Amino acid sequence: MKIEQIELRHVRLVHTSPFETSFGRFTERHTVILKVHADIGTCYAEAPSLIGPYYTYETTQTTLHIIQDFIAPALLHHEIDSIMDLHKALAFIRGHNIAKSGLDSAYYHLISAQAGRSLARYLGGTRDYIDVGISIGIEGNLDALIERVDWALRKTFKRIKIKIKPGWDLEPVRSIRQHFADVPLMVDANSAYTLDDVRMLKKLDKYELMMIEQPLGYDDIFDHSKLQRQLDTPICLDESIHSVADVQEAIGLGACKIINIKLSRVGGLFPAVQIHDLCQRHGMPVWCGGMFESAIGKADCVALASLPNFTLPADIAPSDRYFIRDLISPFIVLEDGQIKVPTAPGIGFDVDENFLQEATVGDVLVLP
Ligand code: OSB
Ligand code: MG
Repeated sequence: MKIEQIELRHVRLVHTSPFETSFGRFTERHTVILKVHADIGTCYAEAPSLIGPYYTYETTQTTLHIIQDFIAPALLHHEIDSIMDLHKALAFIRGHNIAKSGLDSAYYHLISAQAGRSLARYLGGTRDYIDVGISIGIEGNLDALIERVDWALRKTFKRIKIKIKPGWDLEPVRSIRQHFADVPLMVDANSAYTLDDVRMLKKLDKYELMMIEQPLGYDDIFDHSKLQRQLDTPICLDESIHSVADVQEAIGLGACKIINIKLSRVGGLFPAVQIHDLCQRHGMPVWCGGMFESAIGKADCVALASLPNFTLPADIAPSDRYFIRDLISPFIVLEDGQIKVPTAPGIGFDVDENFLQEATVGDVLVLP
C-alpha cells in the first residue's frame, strides 16, 4: 500500500455534560482526525490525544506536530507491505503513541476494506456483540452520583465505573453499595494516590469492587506490585501500560491482575492485539478502555473489544452519552448493555462530513 496524501485536522466536540476526573474537568473534547488517501482507497482515522498533557504527555498540538513533521514524511509515498512495516518505519520516533495510533488505525481501515472484511474480523475478533460499561466522572455530591448511577443502570450499562480522588473515594463507593448492593462496580483513580494511602485503599476491599484502576503513579509499575500484594481488590493498570514490554514487566512483578487496553495509548491496534494475545497466554483478563474518543476512534474500540480475551465490559458508550453531536451518525445503539459489532467491510460506519467540517478548528493541513 502507498499513502498518497494525509489531511489533518483539529476537531472540537462538545460534551453532553461536563466530565471531571482527578486530572481535570472538561466540557469539550479536542481531538485530531486524519483523512488518509492511499492507492487502495480513502479512510478516516483518529489520534485521540487530549487538549493538554493530563493523561499522557501528548496534546492536540504535539499530535499535529508529530504527524506533520515526522510520521507523514516517514510514510508518504513509501511502499508499506504490512502493519509491521508501518511500525518499523515509525520506530525512530520515541513515544508519541497516540500520534502513531492514528496511522496504524488508518492502515487497518484501508486494508480491511480492501479485503472486503470487517475491521473486527480482520483483527481476529470473534464476538458479534460486546458488553459495555460506563465511566462516571466525579459528580461532587452523593445525590447527583446516585441519580447518575440509577440513570446508567436504566440505560442498561453492564457495569459502573466511577472516577475517584482523595476526598471522593470511600463515601461515593459506600453510597453506591447502599443503594445498589450487587451492581458490578469499579473505581478509576487516574494516579491520584501514593503508597502512603494504603490504609485508605485497603478499606475499599470490603466493597467487592471488580477492580481499582491505576491508583498510583502514571508511569509506575513497581509500587503497584507492592500495593497489589496488600489488596484483595484486583489492580488494573491503565496509564502505566504503553507497550508489550510494559505488560511483561507488570505480569513479572505481579503489579496487576487486569489490563485496560487503550489502542491509542499503546500505539495502535497492532500492539493492542499483541498485548491481548500476551495477556491471554497468561490467563490475565483485559478490557477495552476509552478516552472519550469521537465515534471514529470508538469504532476501533468496538472492533478491538470483539477479540476473545476482552472478557470484561468496555468503556464504550453510545455517542449521546459523550457528545451533543458526533462525527458518525447514527452511531452506536445500546441494547441490554451490548453494542453490535459492525459487519460491513472496513470500519463499518460512515463519517458525517458536513459536521466534521463544522467541528474543525482552524485550517485543514494537507500533507502531500
Ligand atoms: O482513565 O479511563 C480513563 C477518559 C479520558 C482519559 C482517561 C480515561 C477516560 C475515561 C473515559 O474513563 C471512558 C470512555 O471513553 O467512556
Ligand atoms: Mg483509566
